[in-house]
Amino acid sequence: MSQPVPKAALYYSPASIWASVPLLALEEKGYGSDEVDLKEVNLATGENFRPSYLRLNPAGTVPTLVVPLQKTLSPEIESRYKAIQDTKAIVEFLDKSRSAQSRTHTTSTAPSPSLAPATIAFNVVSGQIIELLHSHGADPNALFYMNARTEGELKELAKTLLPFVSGRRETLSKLLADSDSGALHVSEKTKAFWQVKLIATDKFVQVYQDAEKSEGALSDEARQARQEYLRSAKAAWIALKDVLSALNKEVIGPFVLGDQLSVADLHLAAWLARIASLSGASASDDGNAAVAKIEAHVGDGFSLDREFSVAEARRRAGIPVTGVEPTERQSKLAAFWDAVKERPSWKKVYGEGLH
Ligand SMILES: N[C@@H](CCC(=O)N[C@@H](CS)C(=O)NCC(=O)O)C(=O)O
Repeated sequence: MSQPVPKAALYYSPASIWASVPLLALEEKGYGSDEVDLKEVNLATGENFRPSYLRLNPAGTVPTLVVPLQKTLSPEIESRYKAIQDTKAIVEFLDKSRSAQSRTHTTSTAPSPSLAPATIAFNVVSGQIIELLHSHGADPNALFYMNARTEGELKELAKTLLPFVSGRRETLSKLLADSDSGALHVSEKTKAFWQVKLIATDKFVQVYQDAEKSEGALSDEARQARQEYLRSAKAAWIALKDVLSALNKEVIGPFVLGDQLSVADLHLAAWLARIASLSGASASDDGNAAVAKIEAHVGDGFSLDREFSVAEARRRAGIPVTGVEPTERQSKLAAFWDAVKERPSWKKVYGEGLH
């Protein structure tokens, strides 16, 4: 009897932006549901900080892809595993691991297009876009915590984010207390990691907790913390202008590399979905509506160049062109949104709402 084939496991969280990139990749590559086990990690309860998860990914982030390494030379098949701990590497691995020739160990017969850029020049463009999306100034998770620039907005945001950060703080405090009491044995490095995370989480807990209070009712320390939060939030949204403008310029359109979907599109799709979601857009918005909401949310009259031909964008994306004036123009990011929104991968990951 043949041994069961060891499976890869993708650790993800449904609300995570970066974990959405490999989820999109699984669909685009036509992986069968029997090929990769999906394992949910609850970020709201700080499951990603637990020692069992840190053994897979010491940074405590999702996604992580755990892949079997098989030693087939030994008489007993022995499986070892390796963990791939970063979105870009995971997506490249998933792209290489299923090709048009893969017809074994899967129930899927879906075509498996290559998502690797087809030329050296495209590889450079793709690499630059991915790097920009993962850069500090574009950090979609920082913007998630910082999506309030006035006291009123902070009050609203705190309602949803306070339970999230409080749950994480509770877990971090418990892990640290257990390691101090000796109930849990971990390295000094792990303890230091938890301490850093606790300090960062605590900052948000304090500011969100005080969000209901008027400025006059705050202690000096709390007032300073609120002012510092609002200052940082404003700076983060201002910094986003350059990122959005650079993307709108560098993307060839409607996909990052023109008419062929590639790995960079998956990073951009997840990133833009998060920025749109923070800006109050919804999954049913078309590209122009979603981009208009992002521009309005960024504020200060910010607007993206609208020089890309709508008809051209649709032709390249394989979307019907009927009813479009030849002179009609839109931003490349709007054209990108319309092109990815049509895809089954997008519908699977974002059909129930942006995140
Ligand atoms: N550079 C990493 C970043 C991944 C990342 O930041 N993931 C977020 C979720 S989208 C996370 O797990 N954050 C840890 C936390 O929430 O504690 C990658 O690209 O995989």
